[in-house]
Amino acid sequence: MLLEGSIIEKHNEQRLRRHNLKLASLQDEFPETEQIIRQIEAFQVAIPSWALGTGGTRFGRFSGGGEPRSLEEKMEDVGLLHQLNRASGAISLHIPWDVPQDPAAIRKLAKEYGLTFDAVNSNTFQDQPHQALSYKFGSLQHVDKAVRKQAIDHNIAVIKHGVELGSKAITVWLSDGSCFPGQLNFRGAFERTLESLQEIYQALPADWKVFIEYKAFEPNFYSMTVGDWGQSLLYASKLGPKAYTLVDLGHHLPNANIEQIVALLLMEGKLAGFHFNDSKYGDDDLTVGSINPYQLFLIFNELVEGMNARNMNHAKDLGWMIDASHNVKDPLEDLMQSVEAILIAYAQALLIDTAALKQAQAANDVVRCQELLQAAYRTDLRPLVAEARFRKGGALEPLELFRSEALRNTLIKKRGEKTVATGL
Ligand code: PSV
Ligand code: MN
Repeated sequence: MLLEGSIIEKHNEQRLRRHNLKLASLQDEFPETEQIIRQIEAFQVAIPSWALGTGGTRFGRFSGGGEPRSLEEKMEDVGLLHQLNRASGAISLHIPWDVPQDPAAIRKLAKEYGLTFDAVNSNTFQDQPHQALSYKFGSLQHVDKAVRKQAIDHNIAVIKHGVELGSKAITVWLSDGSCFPGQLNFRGAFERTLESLQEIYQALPADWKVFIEYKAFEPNFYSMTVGDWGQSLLYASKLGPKAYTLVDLGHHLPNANIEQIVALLLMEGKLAGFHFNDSKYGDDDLTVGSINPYQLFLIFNELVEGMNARNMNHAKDLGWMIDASHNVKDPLEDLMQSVEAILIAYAQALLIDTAALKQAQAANDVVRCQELLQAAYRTDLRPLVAEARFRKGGALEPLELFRSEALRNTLIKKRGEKTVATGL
């Protein structure tokens, strides 16, 4: 379901005068606005195929209605999102939740919606109905070679699905680890996991990358075999140049300095990209920027500085993905908020007076450093994000338009009140 272009035009017309006033004020104050708008225009954030339905916790799941029932309907949702915000032009598939049965038809559909396929994700953290061996005690780390082989074969199958769709990377997140002291020999688990990853690495096409995602805890609560960025970097370094570390913002212990982790991974040329979300306690998978937008801004500060230092293309050289779960919000509204938060943080990082910051750092002028960062953070750059969207044919206020057109109701009418999307 896409909207008639005239509906977006009418929505924009009604808001254009006020928007232009706010934009003019920023243009007047900051000579770099035009450059920032162009960089925002180029920036796309991939939407996870598993986040278009309602999420749940182990205590329950409260369906919101109109959830996509198939991969095609998930793409329809991302197509709509992208039509509204022009910044969600990619989808990241999780397999086997979303197996493309007819790749040619799926590719054609993606083209119609203006979507590309971002990293594909394997799943060896759940047992599937017809699976021969269980992942209860791990997958790539498993003590039984046959289980490891099953998990390796699955990852290779996921790469094949990705190749058919034009993806260029596979993200491997392992729930492997142990729940109790003594359960696992750490070195043995590491070595078996590395060997398994090496087999997957061998199966990568020449222009592909493998992203190794780490997570501090859950579902294993004593040790995780890829538990932090150090372990992920160790695997990635041992694997070779096509292996990188993926940072999911929710996968750290409380108060971890994620921006510093990001800066060092970038320095090493080993940062794959992100699973964006926000959290207060653990892997809460909340809307990006809803709890700690300042941290997000600080991460983007390091990203912009580090990518510029390495002459990287901001839009293309890292994987930008959302990984969130929506227990109480409409998934599409939540995703709109997340994409917006990412673009705002990016824009604010671009506004930082980096030359002045370098000088202040060299002079140990701590107060000035803070002033410079917060001057950018406290500037309302939403009009620049809206302008980038507007120039690409999107809506000035996507969320408002989604609501005023009652788009969720339309989806409910079409799909039903009680549909359930695949995912967690
Ligand atoms: C694990 O918590 C994770 O962050 C991984 O990226 C999974 O693939 C994803 O969530 C979906 O459950
Ligand atoms: Mn993740």
